[in-house]
Amino acid sequence: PHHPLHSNWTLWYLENDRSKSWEDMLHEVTSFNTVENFWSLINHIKPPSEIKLGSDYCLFKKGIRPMWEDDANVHGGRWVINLNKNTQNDLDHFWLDTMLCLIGECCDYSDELCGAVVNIRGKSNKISIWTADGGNEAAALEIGNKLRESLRMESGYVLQYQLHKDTMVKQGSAVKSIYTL
Ligand code: M7G
Repeated sequence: PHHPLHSNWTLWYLENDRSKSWEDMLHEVTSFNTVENFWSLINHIKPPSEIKLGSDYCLFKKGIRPMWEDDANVHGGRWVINLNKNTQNDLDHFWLDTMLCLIGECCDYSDELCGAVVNIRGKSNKISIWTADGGNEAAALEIGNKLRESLRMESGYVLQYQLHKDTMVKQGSAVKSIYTL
């Protein structure tokens, strides 16, 4: 018998391709709603450390597109972890633990969870968890704390919460963080 998850989840893959627009690079891979189907998917796709530079994996609740413009994300933001070259070894297990934290939905504010993203970039990879309402400080902080705990993040790592409306107008280090853990 399969063990049902609280929600249905969809995995997306963004394949870097300079000839395409951002939206056209985004591909819906598959959806699942049981623990067993999650593991069979994870066991047959490449881990983030083996995908092409410039690519992303996104895992979102089914029905939420992994973009700022989706109704579920438009008022939201993300907790971001930057992984520089020295912490490259943590990438795959951090991503796995992030997905488990997400699909486990083991916090009071699980309804606020939208999804998670891993960005494979030259200088600094990024893992983030997207939440629905950036103004809901209690929800954001609980989710951020859960993420730190699930990833057993050492004190050297910083978690920063940024609103999508700020990210969409500024990129990189210029984006202000409204919460830090
Ligand atoms: P990124 O891939 O999130 O981070 O954004 P990066 O700067 O580390 O590569 C790169 C670019 O992709 C942005 O400047 C946008 O042009 C586009 N992009 C990324 N996201 C998440 C979105 C989105 O949600 N909506 C739209 N329209 N464009 C996006």
